[in-house]
Amino acid sequence: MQNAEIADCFDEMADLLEISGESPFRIKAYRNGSQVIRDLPESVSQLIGDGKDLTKIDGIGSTLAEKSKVLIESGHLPALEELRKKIPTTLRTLLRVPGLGAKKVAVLHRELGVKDLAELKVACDSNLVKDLKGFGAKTQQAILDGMAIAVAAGQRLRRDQADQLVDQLRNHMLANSDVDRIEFAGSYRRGKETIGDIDILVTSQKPEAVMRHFCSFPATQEIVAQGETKSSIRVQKSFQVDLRVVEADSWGAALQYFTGSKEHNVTLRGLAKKQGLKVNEYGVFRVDESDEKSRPEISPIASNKSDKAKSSKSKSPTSNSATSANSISGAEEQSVYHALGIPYILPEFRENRFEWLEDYEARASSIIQLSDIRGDLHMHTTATDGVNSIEEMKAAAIARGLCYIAITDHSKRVSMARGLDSERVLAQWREIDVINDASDTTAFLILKSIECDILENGEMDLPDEVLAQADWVMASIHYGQKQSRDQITNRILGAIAHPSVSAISHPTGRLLGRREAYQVDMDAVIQAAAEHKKLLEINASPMRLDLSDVHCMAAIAAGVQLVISTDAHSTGELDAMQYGIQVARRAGVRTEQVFNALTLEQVKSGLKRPR
Ligand code: DGT
Ligand code: CA
Ligand code: CA
Ligand code: ZN
Repeated sequence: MQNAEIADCFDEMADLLEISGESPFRIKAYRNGSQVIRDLPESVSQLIGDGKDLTKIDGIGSTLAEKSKVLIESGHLPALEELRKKIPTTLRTLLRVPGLGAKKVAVLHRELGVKDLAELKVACDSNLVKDLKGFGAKTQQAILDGMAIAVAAGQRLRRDQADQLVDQLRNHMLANSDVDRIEFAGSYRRGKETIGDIDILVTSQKPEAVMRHFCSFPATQEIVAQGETKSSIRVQKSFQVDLRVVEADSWGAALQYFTGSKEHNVTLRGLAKKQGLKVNEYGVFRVDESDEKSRPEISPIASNKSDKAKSSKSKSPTSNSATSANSISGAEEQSVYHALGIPYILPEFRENRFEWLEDYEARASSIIQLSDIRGDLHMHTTATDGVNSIEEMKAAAIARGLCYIAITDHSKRVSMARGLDSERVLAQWREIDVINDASDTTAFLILKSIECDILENGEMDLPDEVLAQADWVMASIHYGQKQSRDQITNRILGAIAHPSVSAISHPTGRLLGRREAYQVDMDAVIQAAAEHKKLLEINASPMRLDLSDVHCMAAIAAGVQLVISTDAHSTGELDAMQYGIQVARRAGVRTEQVFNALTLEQVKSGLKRPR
């Protein structure tokens, strides 16, 4: 059993316990435990097999250690099964509706018998919800408004979740010797922020054996379809995975086709047509006029039709086969583009945005990549809600090849995380001085910093004279997120104008699948950042990815410099940098537009108080 599966069980426990009104303490233990296990580098199953004591792991108490053992040894968790008997587990999906907490969900279930999102919508539409105690017309409307995000949340995977699943699928498929080439296409390959389903392409001499093997993937909940060239399964939470087996001669064309995006492909087909060519999932073909008229267009999407297309290739040399006489390309993706006189287009760029422009090659060659990153300017420590010390964060950063970090713990307004007041932040900075002084700061430097809250009234959470002593100040909104668009925009504009603020962190406040962005005039924010030469962050946490790729494009177009940071709350989370890089690449961000791609020397002289 994988760590992620154990963590899923504990998450479900936590949700169901919460809905049944259990003590917050127990619920928190499950939520924390789930997080810890999800992030654990070692396999819990392995640890238990080796007779290790799980309670030695921070965040795992004796109850969770015991439950993990039961889960791994029996594959079941009796406590969870008891709960599922009492409460329909589909009720959990209601918790995804923004503003709907466990108490309200319990009321909806008890009073109206609501069991899932669809039933909740019916209840709202029939005006039954507003009359429940503690609800009202406003709440009913808010529920309706939040329904879309709750539905979407159940359907799309975050990148970190998709990565885990892709790793498992890749290992599973590669364990079968009949699999020759394998690639993960679709939105996953394009680096999208969330993934609707996973599209796998494979070449093989034995498609049937490969299909059988695919459908035996251990996490399969349902086999949706098992065909000769295409199969689909559903795994955890009904998430769909498609597998297509393609001919080696068509590999490149299929990879191009199924990587998408749809809009990119439509434009590509148009460009081909202008040259008397045709491009589809089998290859690039010269169009034979007479042939084209008599032959109905084969829908490349319907999988079983494409089977027919393939079997017809022996009869007609002009069919959709890369081996047909009219085929001019298909085996490699590069050659598909080149056959159309187009440079190879990076998967992240295939959104029909700017990949067709004259300057494409210049953009592609100067695009930011993970290895360009030299520092990380947003992270937390045990002083607030992080789990590692300054020294541990430093060592982990060095291990990742970084030359500088900023310790940006929360300010005091974030009382839940024991945010720092002036006294504590000044003490932390003295501690940082001591660490820096004891080491070679031409090789590695810790910046004295803070993630300072922008308060509801627009003021900064720490006095100006304290902020003025920082090397680097991130400003962010955590409270008053429901304020009006004007209020929130003005708060951020005020922070941008503040002389000590360096950057605005997670500028829109969205939490993927959980919370919409707050109302904010991003054009005004971008404009102000450009004027005051302040930075905007791409928060690389896979929960946030904020700025989004689209906002990023607007920011760089306005000349705003970006900082890509992990917001790590543990050493392991420093690896989230890759997700921020993906967002930046999709926006076409060049290396020189990213502040933390600068060398340590350059950063030192770029700080408010050059060192
Ligand atoms: P997702 O799964 O919602 O995150 O997004 P995609 O882009 O992975 O979409 P998906 O899985 O429906 O299809 C994968 C690729 O296959 C898509 O990017 C382009 C191609 N494709 C799928 N359906 C169509 C279609 O109806 N027309 C065209 N032209 N291409 C399609
Ligand atoms: Ca997909
Ligand atoms: Ca798909
Ligand atoms: Zn933070």
